Amino acid sequence: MELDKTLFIESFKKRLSQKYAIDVSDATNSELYDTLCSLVKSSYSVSWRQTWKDYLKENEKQVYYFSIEFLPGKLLKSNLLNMGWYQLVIDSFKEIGIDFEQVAAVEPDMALGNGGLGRLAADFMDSLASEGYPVNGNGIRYRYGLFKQRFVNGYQVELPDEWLKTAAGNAWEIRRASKAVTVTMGGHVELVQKNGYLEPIYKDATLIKAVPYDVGIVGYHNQHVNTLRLWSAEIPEAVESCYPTIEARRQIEDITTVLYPDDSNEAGRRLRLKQEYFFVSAGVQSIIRHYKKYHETIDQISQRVAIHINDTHPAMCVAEFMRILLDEEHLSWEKAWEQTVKTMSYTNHTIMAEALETWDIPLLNEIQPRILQIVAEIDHRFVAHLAGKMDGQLIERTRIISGGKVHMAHLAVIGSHSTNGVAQLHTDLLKSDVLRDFYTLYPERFNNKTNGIALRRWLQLANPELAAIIDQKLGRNWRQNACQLQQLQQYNTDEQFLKKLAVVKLHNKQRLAKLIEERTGVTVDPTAIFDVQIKRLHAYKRQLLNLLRIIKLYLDLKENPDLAIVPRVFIFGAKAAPSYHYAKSIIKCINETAALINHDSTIQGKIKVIFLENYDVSLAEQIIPAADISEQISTASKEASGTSNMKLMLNGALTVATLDGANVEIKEQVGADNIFMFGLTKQEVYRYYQDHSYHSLDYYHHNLVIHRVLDALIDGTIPNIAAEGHEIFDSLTYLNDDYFVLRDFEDYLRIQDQVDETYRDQKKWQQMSLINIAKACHFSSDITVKKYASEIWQVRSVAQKGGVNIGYPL
Ligand code: C3B
Repeated sequence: MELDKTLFIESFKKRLSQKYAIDVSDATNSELYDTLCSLVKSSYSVSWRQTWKDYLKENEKQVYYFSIEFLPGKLLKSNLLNMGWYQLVIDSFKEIGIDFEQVAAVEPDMALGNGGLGRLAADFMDSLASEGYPVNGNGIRYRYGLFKQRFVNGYQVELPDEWLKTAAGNAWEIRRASKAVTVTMGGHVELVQKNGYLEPIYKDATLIKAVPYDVGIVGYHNQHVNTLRLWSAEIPEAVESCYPTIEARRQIEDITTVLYPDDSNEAGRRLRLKQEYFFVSAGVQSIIRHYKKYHETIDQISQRVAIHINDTHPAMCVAEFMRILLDEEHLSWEKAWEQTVKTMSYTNHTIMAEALETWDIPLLNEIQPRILQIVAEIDHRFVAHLAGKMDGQLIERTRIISGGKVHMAHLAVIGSHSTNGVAQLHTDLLKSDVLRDFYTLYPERFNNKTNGIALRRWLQLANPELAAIIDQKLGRNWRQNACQLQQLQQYNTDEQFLKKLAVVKLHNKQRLAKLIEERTGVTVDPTAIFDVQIKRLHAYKRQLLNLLRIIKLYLDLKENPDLAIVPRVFIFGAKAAPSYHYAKSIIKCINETAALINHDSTIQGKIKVIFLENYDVSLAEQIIPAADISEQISTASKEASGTSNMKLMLNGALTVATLDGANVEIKEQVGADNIFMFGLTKQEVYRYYQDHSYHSLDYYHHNLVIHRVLDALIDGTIPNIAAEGHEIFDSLTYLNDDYFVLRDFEDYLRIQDQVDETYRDQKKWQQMSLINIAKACHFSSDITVKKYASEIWQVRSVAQKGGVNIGYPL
């Protein structure tokens, strides 16, 4: 039934009264939020069930996207938008005196991820449902999401994210106790002959009950709802007596208690490995159980099931799948292996050596001895197969077990039919460097899938004013089909439209200025350039390069307060891993520099530095539409792709970038004239690695500007950074500046001067901005997931985009 305002208001009031026995005027925002979610959920549940039934009826091949992180943020608005209810709810609430924004603000961010990796998984889930693909997410329901960041005396302090304990809790999940499975860990395993098969006998193992919580992922206007299944670890009732002590129980529940807050630096900890095996085993078991319900034999499972390994964390899928096919389904090794490789595919998200997971053999043996046996057998057969055919050293470099370690990326590549990087430059690096030997062995397995972003969240929801003026020019079809945004280019000389763009940007900046004032007490001028760097704090992402330029500008302004620069507000958002000392020192230095600059009246407010606390998805949605400049300044070769670069260009920010990750493709799209490129290329960086000719200390000694700026870190110019200033100074000089900050500094200054100059020509700026918006559609995750579906998973779309809203069940 088509929903209208009267019907909605009536049902809303009724549901509120049923749930809480109150009227609208007496309800708190939490109660209103809960009631709205309950209505929304009961409406999409009809489509959810239907989607599932259709899959079964058609015997659709199913994809399972395994990811240890999903970072959806808030879901209320995106569900409303995708259902076609968004405006109606806002209007209805207005009519009965409810402030929709305040109600929506009650929802806690679902922060089950650290950064780019988890956010990409969330954007993919949105696009997969919107494109009607039969794809299920599989992850962990962490009781505590990514920590909340506070600044105390300029230092990062981490507080727990108790998202499930908030008044709103997680309104979107459905606990499915009936679908629980048992995960076996620890103990010992013996193989005994039984009925002609080798049967594993487990001794002293720990049994864990894995309970799935399902979250509906609503497609855009297509009545298609997919499932994100998140697993929670519990004590199994049947053997409760086996875990009598609090400690034994705690160890089980700990498995899904907390998200590891390191986004790339694996600490190799026992609990992390337990998390990985837990969600892999629970997911794979439930996939096979489901498959068997509808199929008599399992030896062609790869025709109906695809499993995607998102980064190496779920790489044990390969071994777990083998374990079940061998131990439970009694397939021969050859048959099981053939099906496993056909079923699995893998995405690599980083070339940073410290993030390529390896585990000590004894540790894997302790967590799951049968999995180690299977991995060892895969390794053994891999070596035997290549022996005599390939160079012995290549075999040694590519085998899964070597040097006392299990190499998870090797397991993922060897055990799957597809390995992809996340931007062209990154994929090229995988082929030529990081996974070069594997590329020699299996060239046909390698492919590129450049990342993408969900335009629904990052434009329609985050920037409704921009979306509205686009509607005025293009109509509303671009909301279904991102490619149409390209047509905006034809308005490049339409002065009125360019002015409208400027007005929208100003409004967004005014809104962000208000938020900045509320949260930091600092007043910023919305007509200044808003220069934004938002991403995890990492040495390779080079927030430090940005900071050094800010210090340089400040020193220049102190020397010459009349310096004619366009006023700028430097905006940072970044969390550092709690154990990442250097990154935390950079945070402290930025905060102290900000305090110094923001309170120095002699520079007449020409520059301000704002480091917003607790950067998360919701804050990103407020910063991105207000950005003029997008800082994408990683050392060339280090950022696999980046995705904030795409979100910012989509919202009309101009990019200052190195030739790294997807920046290269952004440049190809917008043309060199519509982006500010600088810095070393990947080739130049690699040349320095080879010939060791980079001596950063020389830059300090011979470049007066660099000398002066670096001294400011250690001579008291910036107060309260005695230790951190020295630490950073040393890293850039005596420790030879791993990420070429000093090498790229001058070029960075040059390009920033060009930014200043360009900004003075507002018409030109708006034209450049327009091209960026128009070309951002190439980075729609709708397009990216279509390529995954057809080129990697071989699944078809089952729901056409058709502008069908989710109706209201009577
Ligand atoms: C990130 C990379 O650092 C980004 O360049 C990339 O855009 C995203 O993944 C998505 O592909 N990444 C991450 O957030 N965490 C990791 N462990 C590895 C990569």
